[in-house]
Amino acid sequence: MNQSHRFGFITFAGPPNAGKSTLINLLVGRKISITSRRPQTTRHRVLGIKTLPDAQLVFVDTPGLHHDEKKSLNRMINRTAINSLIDVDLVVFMIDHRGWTPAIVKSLRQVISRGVPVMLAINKIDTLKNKSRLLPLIHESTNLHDFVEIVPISARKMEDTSDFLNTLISHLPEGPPGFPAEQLSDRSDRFIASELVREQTFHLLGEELPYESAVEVTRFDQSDPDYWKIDMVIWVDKESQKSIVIGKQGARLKIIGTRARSAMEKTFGTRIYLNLWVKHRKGWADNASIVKSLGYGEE
Ligand SMILES: Nc1nc2c(ncn2[C@@H]2O[C@H](COP(=O)(O)OP(=O)(O)OP(=O)(O)O)[C@@H](O)[C@H]2O)c(=O)[nH]1
Ligand SMILES: [Mg+2]
Repeated sequence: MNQSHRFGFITFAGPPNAGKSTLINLLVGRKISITSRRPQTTRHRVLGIKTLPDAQLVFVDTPGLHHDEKKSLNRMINRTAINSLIDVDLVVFMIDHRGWTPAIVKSLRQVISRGVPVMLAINKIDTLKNKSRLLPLIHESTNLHDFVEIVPISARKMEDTSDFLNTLISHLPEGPPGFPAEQLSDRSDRFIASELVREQTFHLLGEELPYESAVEVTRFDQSDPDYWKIDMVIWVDKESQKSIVIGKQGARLKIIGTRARSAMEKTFGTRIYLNLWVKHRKGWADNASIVKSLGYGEE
């Protein structure tokens, strides 16, 4: 093993919608975590793994930290984010170009209290018309914390990731790789497939779909490696939400299915047969045991 090989865990934390999952997908080079305009798109802790000749970086994607803990689901999601700050080598705290709010500073304090080195990434600078606004923001940030680095970026426009990766690597300890070189995530294809359906429900339904929806895989048949057969149920909280997801004569569900299938074929490099159902189960987001049974709060 090369003496100077580095290995470490890097947690991406920060407010919802900052672009954490977008950047991790870009760095890994494959979609492992879904993204959308809605805050709190990420609900689970997901690992993305990048293997280079001299380093292996393990990215921990976390749900955006927020302060509405009324529901079991929200509490679980926050706990997932906080637990992901334990035993990591570096935290990338990501905000966007709009800067700090009291709630974001509060989340930062929570992160700092874990005692891990924190790098600040200021994302979405492509939307900044006047780049001179960055300087005061950087200055304000240095007053908040002694960040190991402050890096303005655009996860959407970044074409070459090597500078960013090298900056991260410089903060990792020496050590051999912890995962096989071909492994890109700790999550199963089954999980990623269900997330790709959830992503399309977010994109197509926007604010119409309450957070209280979830996707359950009921069949994941890979017996033909070139043609996987997948059945899933989209769970909603209220009977009335069923027709929103299904749409007129099933039109919306059909688009969700077509787009999710195409995303799966791209991600997995195989043909997919996908069947979707919509069912309702009342009050699941308030019910801790149902939230658990759908896979939330798992490490
Ligand atoms: N203009 C612009 N948009 C971006 C950039 N990075 C991410 N976005 C968009 O911002 C939105 C949120 O991105 P996500 O990656 O889902 O954000 P997140 O931080 O993972 O959000 P949560 O999972 O909800 O905490 C998506 O619509 C992205 O396409 C960027 O550099 N520029
Ligand atoms: Mg995310």
